[in-house]
Amino acid sequence: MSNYHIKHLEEYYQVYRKSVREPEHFWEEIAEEHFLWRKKWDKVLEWDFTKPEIKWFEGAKLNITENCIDRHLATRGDKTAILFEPNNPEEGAEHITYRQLYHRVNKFANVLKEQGVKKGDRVCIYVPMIPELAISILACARIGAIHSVVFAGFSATALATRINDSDCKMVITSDGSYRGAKTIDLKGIVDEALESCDNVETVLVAKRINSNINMKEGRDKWLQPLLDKASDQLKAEVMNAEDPLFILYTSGSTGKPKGMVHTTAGYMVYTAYTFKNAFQYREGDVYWCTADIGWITGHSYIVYGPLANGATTVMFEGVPSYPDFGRFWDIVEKHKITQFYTAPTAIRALAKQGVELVEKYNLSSLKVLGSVGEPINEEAWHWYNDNIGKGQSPIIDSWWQTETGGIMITPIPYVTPTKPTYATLPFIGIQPCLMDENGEELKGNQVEGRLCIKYPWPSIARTIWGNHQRYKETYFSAFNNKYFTGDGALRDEVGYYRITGRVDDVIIVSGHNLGTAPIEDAINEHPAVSESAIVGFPHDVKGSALYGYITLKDVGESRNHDNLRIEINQLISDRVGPIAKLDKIQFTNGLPKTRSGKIMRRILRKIAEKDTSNLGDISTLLNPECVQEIIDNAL
Ligand code: 6R9
Repeated sequence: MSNYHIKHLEEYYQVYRKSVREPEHFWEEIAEEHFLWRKKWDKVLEWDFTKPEIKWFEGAKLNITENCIDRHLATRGDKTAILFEPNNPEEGAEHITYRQLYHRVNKFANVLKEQGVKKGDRVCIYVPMIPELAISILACARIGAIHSVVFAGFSATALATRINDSDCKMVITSDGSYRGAKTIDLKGIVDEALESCDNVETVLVAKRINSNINMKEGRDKWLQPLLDKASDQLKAEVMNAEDPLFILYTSGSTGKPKGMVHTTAGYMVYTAYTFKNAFQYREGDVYWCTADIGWITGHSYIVYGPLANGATTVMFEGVPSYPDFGRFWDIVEKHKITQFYTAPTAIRALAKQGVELVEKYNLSSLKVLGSVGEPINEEAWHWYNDNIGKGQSPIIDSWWQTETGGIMITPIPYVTPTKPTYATLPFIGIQPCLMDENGEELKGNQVEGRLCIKYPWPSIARTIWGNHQRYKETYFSAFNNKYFTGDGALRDEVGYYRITGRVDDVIIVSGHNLGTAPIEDAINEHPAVSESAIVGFPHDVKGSALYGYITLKDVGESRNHDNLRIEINQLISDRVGPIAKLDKIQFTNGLPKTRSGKIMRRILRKIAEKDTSNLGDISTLLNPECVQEIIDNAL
């Protein structure tokens, strides 16, 4: 029997040791007992990090949608698979059962086939958070087409770059989308993008906001009439274990976005297994991840991981602030959410609103709280723990990346004792290590360095679409025979990991390497501070000095800024050391962020260096408007 469900710490250590000692045997058992295969593998793992080449379950044949849908029909046909919560609460939630999902995915897949999509073709999905988004993803997977989801809200330029990079022949979109009180003209953005995409033959358009849009003759087709005519039966395409399942572009904080390629079998096994354990998922739970599916978090932990476990997964179309800042908690109460997974940026935004909007709701159904996307600062961790979890629901601070496909370092709730700001222990099968600048591994505890992974895990991205050389250079060249994450981390006295931020963001002040997270964490402890970001700027004596951009809570408005500067530096001095004191502090109304909530320090660094001539592509920012304000008030 494999250890599919880990229930206590002793068991974690035992299973972890087994997974490291005999990785192939371990994953083979998991794969064998918990998934549906058309044919089993010939070889569990083949790998070479120098090429790099990684293959899991070679020779196996399967279809991931049979694992996510078909196999649940006998026992869970009438169970809700996807629980859709619309932007406007008055519209009412929609429950899509596993049987309905089966029929809807088959219909959609038949439409794709009819429109000429074949196995291996790339399909760009630019759809807001409505059921058609999950259904179109699964429909692609069912016929073996490679989906490339682009966050619906990215600009026409960002969309066109991604369509062209992976040479998509079809785009799936909707007439428009709702975002709080606003509507967005998605189809208009697609039209603009397609002016520079010659290879797109077909655009399928779902109706969401009933707006008046242009339909280009011969190219654009309304989805619904095609679905109405299509059969709800379809035999799933038999895929090889290593056939690409999807391409997803990384947030691209530097340079051209990278189309990370994930393949079928390993991705399925790892996302399903991590979902089960990292959220301690049990039958009957109602799980909600607030991420957008346009982000890896949504791929792995709204769609594939939960559905592979036969879970009920919530898809939320709206925003945390609409109709008011109590919306998340309203949804938790209404659907009796058991696991809630969100990002630190959302937690900080909600904490800023005060607790009155939380206290109105009954949150007693919650068992597990999750955080992902950035380091969660201590202040936000406690707010989340005290006000949302009421001290009863463990917080899993889960560290991972688009490239890793699934959660890599995380506490297992009710198993691993948590520690604020620490992602704690590696997940089963994950072998992290810390490296110094000379390429030596830092052994033992209480060390800090560059976070690498020594051994392949099933859901590691296999390449960058169309650019294997870049894949090699970015992830496998910095350290010999290791996957380099690009993040810095420290390991404490008991072996817990804390992520200190991107290594590109490390600042060297008077010869000391300073990670951004611990300093920002200290700043955020100040009661008047909502969020902060620090960057370096050139300094005659110290080499680099620190520049802090700080957003205050509303209560800060009336505070004397000079006093605040002194208090904040005092806090940094106490928590991190006088070396980390800020030379410049600029108070801002907002910080530039990616759609998944990551602060774009690259832009802030340029502003601090007074080099604003070329800020790079800011069109994928959540809040591009704050950039000009920051430039205007720069110190
Ligand atoms: C899943 C996701 C990856 C980068 C990663 C790291 C940061 C994610 C984190 C975290 C500290 C956590 N990150 N989770 N940092 N603690 N719990 O976010 O993927 O969008 O590719 O970003 O996000 O810097 O390298 P992706």
